[in-house]
Amino acid sequence: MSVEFCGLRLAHPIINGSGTFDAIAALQAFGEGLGEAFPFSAYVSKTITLRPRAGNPPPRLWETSAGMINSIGLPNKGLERYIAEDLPLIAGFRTDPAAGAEPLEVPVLTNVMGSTADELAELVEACDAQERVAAIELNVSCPNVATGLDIGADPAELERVLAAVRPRTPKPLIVKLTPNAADVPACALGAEAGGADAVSLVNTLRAAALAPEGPPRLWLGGGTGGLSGPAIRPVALAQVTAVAASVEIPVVGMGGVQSAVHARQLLDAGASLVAVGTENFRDPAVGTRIAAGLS
Ligand code: RRO
Repeated sequence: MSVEFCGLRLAHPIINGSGTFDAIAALQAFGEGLGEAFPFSAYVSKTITLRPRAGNPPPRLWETSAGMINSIGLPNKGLERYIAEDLPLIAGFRTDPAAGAEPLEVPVLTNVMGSTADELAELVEACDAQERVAAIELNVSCPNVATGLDIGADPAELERVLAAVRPRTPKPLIVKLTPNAADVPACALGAEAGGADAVSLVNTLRAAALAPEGPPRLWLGGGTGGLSGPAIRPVALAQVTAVAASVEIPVVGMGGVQSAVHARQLLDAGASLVAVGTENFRDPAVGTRIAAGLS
């Protein structure tokens, strides 16, 4: 069951999608025992930015018939407080023996977002200096304020940004791709050419909801949001298949996974790891359930 991913040994191939499992809230809800029964083989943090962000005004969530639209807007305490307050609490977990795999330590993958290559480089350098950070995931689903280009939707821009960030760390760099691009495999190739060690996909699909009553208007505080959950699983399967066939580096597949069968399908499509996102809100132990199902 154990897998090697970018030089890390993981107990099994099931991790969480960034921003979908709050390990600190889970510790408060489930107690210290969580540290010896963690549902994922690696823990991916919520996206961290250089400075604290309040996020979008409410409403931030809208349930669809087969998924959820979020417009959270990157609320986070900022790099300095993440390192000082959160990192010590989320490092050192071990995987749940109920996963059917020999328990191993759960490495922390810190997800970061910046709106220029310099900002991303600063975030990556700070993570590089932290022993507790095993790998860094770059969330590139945002515009580069210096060039005006969507970093994650433009292969050349991705390659340029990666080339600027790559020299700042020898730790694994995973690029989280957006599905909201004309040619996702080309974006994956851009990330690979810039020096990425792996790509992960899919982030959420751009979506909108109208107010449930009154005159037609966009409901979510941020205007549009991102669709996740079972509704996007066929899209994820198509994009993971296409990207895995295009790049040499490992692929982390995600999008609407709810069961071991769904995870198996993404592994068969070429993913090395599978991340679970929206299902965590319904079943916080889903990682262990899926790993046990795979075993
Ligand atoms: O915080 C968010 O609103 C958010 C982010 Br950064 C992301 O990458 N994907 C998403 O669905 N929501």
